Amino acid sequence: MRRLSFLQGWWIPLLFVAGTAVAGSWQSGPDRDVLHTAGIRSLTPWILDVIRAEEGIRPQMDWSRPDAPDWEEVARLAASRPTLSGPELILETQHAVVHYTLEGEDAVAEDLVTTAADAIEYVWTREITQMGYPAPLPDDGRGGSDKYDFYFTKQFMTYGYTSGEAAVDDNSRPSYIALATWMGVEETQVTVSHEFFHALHMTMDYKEPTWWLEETATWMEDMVYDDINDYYNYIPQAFNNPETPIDDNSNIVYAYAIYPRSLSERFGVDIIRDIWFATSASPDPEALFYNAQVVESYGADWPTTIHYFRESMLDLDRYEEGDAYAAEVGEVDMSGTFNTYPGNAEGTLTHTAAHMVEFLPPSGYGTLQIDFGGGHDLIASVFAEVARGDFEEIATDTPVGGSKVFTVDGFGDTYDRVVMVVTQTALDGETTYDFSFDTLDWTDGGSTDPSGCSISGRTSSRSGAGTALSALFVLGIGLAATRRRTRR
Ligand SMILES: [Ca+2]
Ligand SMILES: [Ca+2]
Ligand SMILES: [Ca+2]
Ligand SMILES: [Zn+2]
Repeated sequence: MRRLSFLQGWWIPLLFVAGTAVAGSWQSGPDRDVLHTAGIRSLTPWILDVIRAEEGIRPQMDWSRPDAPDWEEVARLAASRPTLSGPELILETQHAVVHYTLEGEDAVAEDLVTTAADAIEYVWTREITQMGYPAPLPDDGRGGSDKYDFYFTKQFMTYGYTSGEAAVDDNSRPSYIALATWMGVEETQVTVSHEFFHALHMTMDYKEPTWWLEETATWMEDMVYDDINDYYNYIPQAFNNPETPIDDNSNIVYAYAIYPRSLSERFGVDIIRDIWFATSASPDPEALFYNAQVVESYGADWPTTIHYFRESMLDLDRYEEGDAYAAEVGEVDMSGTFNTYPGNAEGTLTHTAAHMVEFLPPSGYGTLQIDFGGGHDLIASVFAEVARGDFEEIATDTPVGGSKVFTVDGFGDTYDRVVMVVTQTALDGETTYDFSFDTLDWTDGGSTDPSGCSISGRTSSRSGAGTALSALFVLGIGLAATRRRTRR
């Protein structure tokens, strides 16, 4: 499903008549890219910032970014349940009450209310009965009963939000959900599955970091509605930024649904619940720590697990839906490209992030040798492209922190592209490392002086020992550019 094509016909005019509703004033101009990859999808993380601030917890969202909502508006929104623009009607299900109106700006099509009611019970069965998450807390009769409340409200571009109410202990709150009236059937289904998982987060531990709430809520969409695949719309941002850590709270959180997905495909869907349960035992925000702990309780070790995830971004066959990812994103962005030998370079990687270092043969063929120097918490491995877009691991992982000399025979002959994946596997900190590379036993069919080194779209023609610091030194700049792009 392409949300944009659905929206495009009519939401732009609406944007200009906006002004009375809560959302009208905080959206920047309509922009195809903004909605797809960098727009505000949901107000939930912003509301959480406001709620947590009452308890002295520092905001996690970037409130200075151009499409950020206004703090006061969000605070007003979070302060009370919606008051609908016309007479309030309800549709009651086994576990929930849907509040809506047919009049005024909050008016919604009754078919959509029925769709939502059906989705709510389906999602409840999936997330609570089948997957074992705890039900939302009773809300002291608000909305007419202790059943969970959904409200259809006029919203612009956002799909819905979950708002927590007065805390009942040090990390649990009852909540309610507001759904946007503009949505179609699939948007409603995906939004109910996503936002309702936030309701369960409120039950477990609303103080966990935004990245973990959003990555798992987006992951959950596909656990409930496997065939809708709305998350495909977001994943390019992850594949464009492998140098961004998995606990970054920027808009990449939706794209990084592929991270919990990597865990659940390897270890089973329960691992995500086990991490949630482990970290909900205390109000401390410890999601990343418990990701590592729980992975290890499953008998794997954390460093190779996070490296496996980064390798999977290149070797998409490891994902159940990898063919679809390839169709959506092509392939992961290269962090640097080398095609001049010998050479050497340096890189700096932050925790849980990866570099994809590409080697292309000069004319001729022979052996590629990569002397990877290693560094604190690093793991590296080497892949070759065996068919277009199809990568295979041809040299296994270094030990954590260890160095290794990788040799690839048939470079320029059997293999026209070789990629070294380097992951910083720690839970915090960063590591600077270096590596050198050369071609050995070379048979050159023509040119004797292959040259030209392309680095993240830049070129460097420095030669000899002077090529030190070439490519991945530039990565520092690349990362900054990436962040700017993320927050546009
Ligand atoms: Ca209620
Ligand atoms: Ca799917
Ligand atoms: Ca916790
Ligand atoms: Zn969310």
